Amino acid sequence: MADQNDFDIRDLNDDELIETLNDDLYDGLADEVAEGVNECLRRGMTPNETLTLGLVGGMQIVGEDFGAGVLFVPEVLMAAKAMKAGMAILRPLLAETGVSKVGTAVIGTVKGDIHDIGKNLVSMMWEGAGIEVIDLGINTDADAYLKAIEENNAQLLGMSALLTTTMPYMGVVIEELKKRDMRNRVNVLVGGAPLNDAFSEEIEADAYCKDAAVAVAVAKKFLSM
Ligand code: B1M
Repeated sequence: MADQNDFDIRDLNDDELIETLNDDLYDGLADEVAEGVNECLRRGMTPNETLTLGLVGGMQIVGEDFGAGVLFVPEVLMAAKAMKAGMAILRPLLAETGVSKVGTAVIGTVKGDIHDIGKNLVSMMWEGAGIEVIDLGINTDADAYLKAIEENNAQLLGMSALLTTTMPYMGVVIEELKKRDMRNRVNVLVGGAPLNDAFSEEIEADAYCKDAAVAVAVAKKFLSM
């Protein structure tokens, strides 16, 4: 009789592999997620496909169930940890494309907010596009953003917010840039699940980026101006 030990992800077809990766991420199984990511790459899936279908797809389901009260913070933390285990494998592949440096960006998740997965993805993709990224991490206040822009002579500022209660802080940072006569030095790009174009316009950011791919395209556009 077959037991669970007989399960081998190499026996799965591609759709089943992605589904298993989504499930393992949902269940917060970091080792299994790493194994699934490696298997996707072994089969010739691109790092981007693996990221989008296997990891971001899984996290989307986590988000829906978190919002619906099916999952709670501890389970979501486990899922985030598993996501990071997968991203750690993909990071060098996405970031090392050999392109020459095209500019410098400062990025961080805004004050009061500790969500960093989306921001980390944008950092990875920007690095892959040849942008030097100064990543300030989470819970970043206006002083820290402005100091990093000055010290690194950055042309881009990226801000991430995942909470409706923290997104207004992006406007505070932009006001601070204006007050210190620094607004014309940087293009401000904002992103995060609760944002949209209207909010970006309202706070006078230069662009709203709905995902990491858009963040790369928009950053390249501004850097080539
Ligand atoms: Co939180 N959480 N969470 N959470 N969490 C959300 C955001 C929520 C929508 C869940 C829900 O209710 N469905 C909800 C917010 C509701 C709201 O504000 N209206 C929520 C809540 C309520 C909370 C807490 C308040 C829960 C609590 O404590 N009761 C708490 C807040 C803590 C705090 O920040 N002060 C909290 C905590 C957490 C965890 C710590 C458990 C964990 C974060 C772990 C971590 O990041 N290290 C967590 C997670 C994982 C989520 C969900 C499930 C997933 C977020 C994520 O990583 N998505 C999220 C549900 C959701 O978003 N649907 C949720 C995957 C990621 C790839 O997507 O971050 O959107 P995303 O990034 C995308 C784009 O948005 C864009 O590109 C990225 C890649 O394509 N983008 C940018 C993002 N930033 C960008 C910056 C740019 C450009 C593009 O700059 C140029």
